[in-house]
Amino acid sequence: MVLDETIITRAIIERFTEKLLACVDLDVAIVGGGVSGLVAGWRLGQKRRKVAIFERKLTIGGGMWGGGMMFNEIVVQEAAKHLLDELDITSRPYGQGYYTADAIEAVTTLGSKAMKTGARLFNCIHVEDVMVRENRVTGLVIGWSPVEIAGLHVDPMTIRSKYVIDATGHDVDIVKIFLRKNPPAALFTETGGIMGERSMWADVGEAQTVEYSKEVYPGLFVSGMAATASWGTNRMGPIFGGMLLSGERAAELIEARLATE
Ligand code: 48F
Repeated sequence: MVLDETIITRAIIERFTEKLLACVDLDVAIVGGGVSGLVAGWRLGQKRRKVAIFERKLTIGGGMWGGGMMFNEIVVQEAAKHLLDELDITSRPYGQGYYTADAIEAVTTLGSKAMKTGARLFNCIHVEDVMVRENRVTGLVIGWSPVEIAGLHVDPMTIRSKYVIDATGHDVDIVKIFLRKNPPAALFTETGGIMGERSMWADVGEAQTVEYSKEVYPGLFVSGMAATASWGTNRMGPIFGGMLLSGERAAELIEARLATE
């Protein structure tokens, strides 16, 4: 067989277009292929929902690759150990109620498991805006990250979605954009705005991040550090149980809504 470069080119263009076209109208659009976004995608994929994750970097995994201070081990507490087991991520007990896992194995396995459910993942795509109709977030405005990095003036395109999850981490990018572009819209938070992440307190931060992984505005959910930042709870540092559980919680809340539609 003689390899034909134009067939290779056609294959890539056709298959990618097919994949993207299948995601123009979604049940759930997740912004950020970090820890909580991947877990949410995995859970919603398991429910056979039409879900896609948009990640602006070339790589998924967000803040998990580097464990704590680039020591590539993560710590997970007892409450989230079942997720490591279900994902088939190898873990070892450390002291009473703590487990460690290799950060690289955790990211790669989570990414693979999420995709195997049918959740689609698009890297190099920067979400730069949301669609809003009748006081509800109804989708995303997306562009290529290199276009943004190069500062090129190229118009973006849109993805419609019944629900959006802001899983953009510390930046809480999507909620920020939403507030900036839609005054006088207010979030469900105490102040109506982004309350801001507070200093490190692992015990409180872990519990509250999971609790606050919920809807901040009709159609718009937050998970992970975006939940911490939106609702003004403490950061937790390099313990990842809360991140895993927060993605799961956002997915469960959305699944409950979708199931009643
Ligand atoms: O940072 P990240 O992993 O978010 P997370 O799920 O997890 C936080 C932990 O990794 C860690 C921690 C645990 O103790 O504190 O930091 O809250 O992943 C966020 C992802 O979102 C992408 C970003 O590149 C990263 O991979 N992202 C951010 N803004 C955008 C975006 C955007 N506008 N469009 C697309 N992707």
